[in-house]
Amino acid sequence: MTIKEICERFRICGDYTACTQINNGIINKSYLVTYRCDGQERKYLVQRINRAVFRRPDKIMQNVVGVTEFIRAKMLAQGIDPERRVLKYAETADRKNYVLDSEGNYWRLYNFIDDSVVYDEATDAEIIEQVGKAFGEFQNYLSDYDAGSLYVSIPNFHNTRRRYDLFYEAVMVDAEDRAGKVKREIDLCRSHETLATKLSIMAENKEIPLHVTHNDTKSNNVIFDREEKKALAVIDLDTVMPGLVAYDFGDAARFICSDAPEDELDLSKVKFNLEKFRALTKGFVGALKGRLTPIETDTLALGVYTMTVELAVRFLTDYLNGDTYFSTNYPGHNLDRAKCQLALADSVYGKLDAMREIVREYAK
Ligand code: GN1
Ligand code: MG
Repeated sequence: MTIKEICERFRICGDYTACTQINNGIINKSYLVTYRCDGQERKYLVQRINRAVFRRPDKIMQNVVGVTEFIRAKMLAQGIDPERRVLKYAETADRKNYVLDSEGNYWRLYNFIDDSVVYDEATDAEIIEQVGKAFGEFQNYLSDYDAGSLYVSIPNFHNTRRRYDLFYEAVMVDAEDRAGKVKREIDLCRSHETLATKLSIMAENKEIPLHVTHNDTKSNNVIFDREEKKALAVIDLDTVMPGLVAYDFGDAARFICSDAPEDELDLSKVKFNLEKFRALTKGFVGALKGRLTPIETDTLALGVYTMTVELAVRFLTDYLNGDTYFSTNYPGHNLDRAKCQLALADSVYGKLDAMREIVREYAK
């Protein structure tokens, strides 16, 4: 099916005029489509859900529609116009929020939030604070959402202990005969294991409460207004599942508080930046004030280290498995990503005490 044919299955106003592929995320494929409706241009985002990653896209859609409609209702009740603040998924004639094409792919369509930008990186403290605030508020909106009703889209997604098990399996199987070349990185991952698996073990032992969390809190999953430095909406909700506050905070920090991109080759540039961290903490912890338990506050900094190591382990596992999970731009991309996250983990580790101090300051 063509993108146009897919769009035509959704109940949206007007005629299809154009389509361009856009790059957002390394899991799903996205297209920006333009429609003409009553003489006006309308934009939508059409997305093909990655079937290898998400086994039941129909259930994912139940999650994301459930969550977005819940947030929309709250916004309306608070007198906030939800138009540019939360995604609105279109329906087909038979009231489904997806189209299943002849090849078995699932597609969804939602309103594109116009005059907006996302930030893959930021040095501006105001923007970073807004990223933190957006993810903190997202958790606030969902604090009374029925977690039990959520389909677990990727079981053990942030179970770092389990990620290590899969990693060791990949090292053993060594499907692509690559383990010999990356002994150093394998050993580095191993050196982080005890501390990086601490949170997942505490979670398993129910020492830290679970909430409805986003679980993929890269800054480019927050839509900003193009003109004002204001976060509008949180997107990419496929991994909304019960999780730890520290996962969301940690993943956001490892991404936006690094001084280099996630796959930087020059490792001397890969440093965790405490000023950026202060801004993120101000936004995130500020939004969740009064809701965080003491143990949650205590584990936020560890969450940053954990998420950084976990992603290093995931990238290296995928490299060993033959790059079957993350999409890559060149051979060895996943290995470069892993090296970068390992360098970042070292930098984070050296700053944990200072980070705890900053978290405490804003949690007061
Ligand atoms: C993936 O799709 P995207 O780019 O938002 C991944 C995250 C990783 C991230 C690393 C479902 O997110 O967990 O942190 O890549 N999402 C999934 O860039 O695995
Ligand atoms: Mg994603």
